[in-house]
Amino acid sequence: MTTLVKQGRIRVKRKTPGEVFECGVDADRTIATFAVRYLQHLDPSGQPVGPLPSFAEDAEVMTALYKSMVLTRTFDGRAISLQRTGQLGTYPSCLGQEAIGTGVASVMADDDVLLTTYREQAAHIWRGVTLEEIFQYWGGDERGSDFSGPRRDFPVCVTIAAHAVHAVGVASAMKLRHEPRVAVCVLGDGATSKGDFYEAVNLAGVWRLPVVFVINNNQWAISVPRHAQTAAETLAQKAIAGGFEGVQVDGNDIVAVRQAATDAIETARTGGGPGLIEALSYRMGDHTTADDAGRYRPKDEASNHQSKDPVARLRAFLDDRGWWSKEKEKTLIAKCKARVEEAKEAYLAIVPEETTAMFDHLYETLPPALAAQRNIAAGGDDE
Ligand SMILES: Cc1ncc(C[n+]2csc(CCOP(=O)(O)OP(=O)(O)O)c2C)c(N)n1
Ligand SMILES: [Mg+2]
Repeated sequence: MTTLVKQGRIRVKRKTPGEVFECGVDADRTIATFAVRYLQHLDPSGQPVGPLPSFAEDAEVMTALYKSMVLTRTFDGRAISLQRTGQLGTYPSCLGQEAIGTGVASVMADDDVLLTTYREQAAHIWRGVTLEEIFQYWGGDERGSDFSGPRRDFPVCVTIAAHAVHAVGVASAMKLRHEPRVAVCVLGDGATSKGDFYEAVNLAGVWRLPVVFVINNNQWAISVPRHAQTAAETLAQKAIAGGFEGVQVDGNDIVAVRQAATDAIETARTGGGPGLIEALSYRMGDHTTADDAGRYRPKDEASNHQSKDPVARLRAFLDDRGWWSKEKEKTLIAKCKARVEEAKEAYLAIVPEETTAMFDHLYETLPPALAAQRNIAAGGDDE
């Protein structure tokens, strides 16, 4: 135990014999300082704020990012309208946050592992999860989580921050197997207030794991605003307690997000340990289709964020470079709509699972109470 011994001057005696530290005015000094970098490449009007990373000079790369973001947005709008007409379950819109998932997923290797919350449709679409699967999942059918493309990616995690711990487990396995792979965990601002998150950050740091945490800071956790969630000045600084770097980026700037993700993923892949990116964005829509943000959010807050829109920003950038046109936009929108409609039709044609399926994959042998419920679900007697 630490004991304080008063002897003219205050002295602090530590456990280890002989280790006596002076503690007085002359010992009151700064022993560590920390800084959090902020990264932005494109301002809200799509203008570069400085030299751009080389990928941003590549028309093919930049238009591919744009196309995926527009597809995500088209999908998102359609999902909401399907829910409104009773053809989809509760759905969490990612409107306005497309640059985060797209930017991060676009620099992951195929065999890296993505673990996300429920709001990262942009990342899933880039990774090759089909639109039909996403519809299926939000239609209440868990088979939509069995991604036909990125099979090793984790299913959507609705339990806030639980997947941060899973990501650390995945990264531990990668490290033990000496695989040059990275686990990427995307979670919300609210999730960073949970114990799971802090525990994950701690282990990631001390074991120097190949994991990158990406915080989609959309400024709200349902009805709780960012300032009421934590007194920390940034969410990026939460990495510092874990002993690694956290960087804050403009999450509506795809170039900044992609560059930060490139750096962090590369560092993690080459043995440099974990990273954390706080991507500042805004939740343009309701929390989910079951929510009404109009009841708790200042009236014009969302419309004030409109000018920072990530899709419009990238479009302006492409226009300025002469890489895009009205004609191309028209064709893209038509293609996206057609793809989404096709996926919707395929989703609606899926034969629903048997009600009993919900009992089938948790236990090898069902406990008697659940066996009885399964029996009822199967149309049997409740005796
Ligand atoms: C462990 C747990 N507690 C509470 C909830 C209920 N819940 C669903 S979403 C949410 C807010 C999450 O906010 P944030 O992490 O910022 O993510 P966002 O929804 O804004 O993307 C809460 C508390 C939950 N899903 N899991
Ligand atoms: Mg949030």
